[in-house]
Amino acid sequence: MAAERLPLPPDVEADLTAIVGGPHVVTDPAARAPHETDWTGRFAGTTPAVIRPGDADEVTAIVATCRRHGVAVVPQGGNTGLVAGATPLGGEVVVDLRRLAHVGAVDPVSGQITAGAGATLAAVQAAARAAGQRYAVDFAARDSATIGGTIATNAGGVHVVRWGATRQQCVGIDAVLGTGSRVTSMAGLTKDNTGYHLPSLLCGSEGTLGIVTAARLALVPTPAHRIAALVGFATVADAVGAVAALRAELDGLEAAELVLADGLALVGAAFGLPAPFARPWPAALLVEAAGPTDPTAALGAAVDAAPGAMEAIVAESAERRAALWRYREGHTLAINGLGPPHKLDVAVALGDLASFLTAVPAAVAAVAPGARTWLFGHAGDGNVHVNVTGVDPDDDAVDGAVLELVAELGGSISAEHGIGRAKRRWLHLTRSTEEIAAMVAIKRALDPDGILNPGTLLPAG
Ligand code: 2HG
Ligand code: ZN
Repeated sequence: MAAERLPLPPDVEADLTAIVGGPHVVTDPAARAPHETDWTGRFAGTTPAVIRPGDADEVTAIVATCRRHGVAVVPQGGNTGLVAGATPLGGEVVVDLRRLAHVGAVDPVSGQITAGAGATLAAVQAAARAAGQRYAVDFAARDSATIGGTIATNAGGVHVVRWGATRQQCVGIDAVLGTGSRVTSMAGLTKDNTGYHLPSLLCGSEGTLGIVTAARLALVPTPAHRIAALVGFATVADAVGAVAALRAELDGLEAAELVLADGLALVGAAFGLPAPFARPWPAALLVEAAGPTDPTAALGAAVDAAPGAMEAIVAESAERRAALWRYREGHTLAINGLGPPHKLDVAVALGDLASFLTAVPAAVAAVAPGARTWLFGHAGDGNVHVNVTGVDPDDDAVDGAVLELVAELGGSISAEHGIGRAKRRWLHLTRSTEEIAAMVAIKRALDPDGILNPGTLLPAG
């Protein structure tokens, strides 16, 4: 049930209504509710109003108005983030960007596309596909996640091993800074060394420096051939060991995703899918390769050469590939079916991945004996999604235990979801005092009154 609405001073509400129009100032509790809770249900706040601008000029006016009145805002897209980075935990006004959903035509000369912050990832992928090209960023929440959100979080996904994360695709940005000024650099120049690169800075800034209103995105070619295989391994270490060989030897490796036996069983039960293998191998890699020539033989040779590879299911058609991907992409929903999980999205060096995967369940059990640990993720990037169920949403001992383990290994406490509000207290584990001071200085310069997403990434104020 939505909490009682916090008061928004009448003059602020009047000013915001004048900008976007009454129907786009949402105060009804039922309509606000989906914006007040994060996707997992672990984090819940309250907002006085959800403001729904229709274009970048309205976003600019909203930020200027909120700054004048000293009102804090939380920018929000599809609300698929998993770290309370778009949840109004401090009673902020929510700015819902989804009406900025325009998707431009693909420019065949530059191989780029312009999309509004509110366009879904799926809409951009579809527009690229219709023009015979491809937007390389892809992940399970594609139908809800918005381009603005993917930029704010520098979203990764399943193709980072080949194409990099969102920052590598984002060649231009239109955004309203916390100062209220709008910065537009949408020329899509491949080379531009004229000082600080604002698209790169705003990528991953988690809505703390500016509100993205549109982006210019680089596309990649559509390969003529694509193949996927789900490969079962005798041990987790064997699966991890195979990743380095696949990366080194398989030209056209597009994805190398790790799942474990218990996760596969959970997904199978949640979605009524048959067990993929003849035997429940402890670990499996979902490997995808693509290119201008058929990669089947190369993939087969790489898998055959991998020690501990026990069974492989190969999928060539789009339909069969999608069927394999359900086992991987179903993890997030299936785990949420057990109750709000603690989600930790970490990375370690590939050489440390196998020992990290062994150490995590023990580290969790030491602080939360009744908890269950679920491990899966982007093995090709050393990125593990550690999900822990059976722990009270407010009890963050498991979060600390896992993140400290990551820090001991010299890893990152967030590989793709961001810090949000959920992981802020642990930022110091992997970023130095000097680095955090530099981030605070940048925040103060671009958002002097601290009105943008306060408490996300850095302490409020
Ligand atoms: C994925 O890789 C997403 O599927 C979500 O980053 C991970 O649910 C998660 O923890
Ligand atoms: Zn992920």
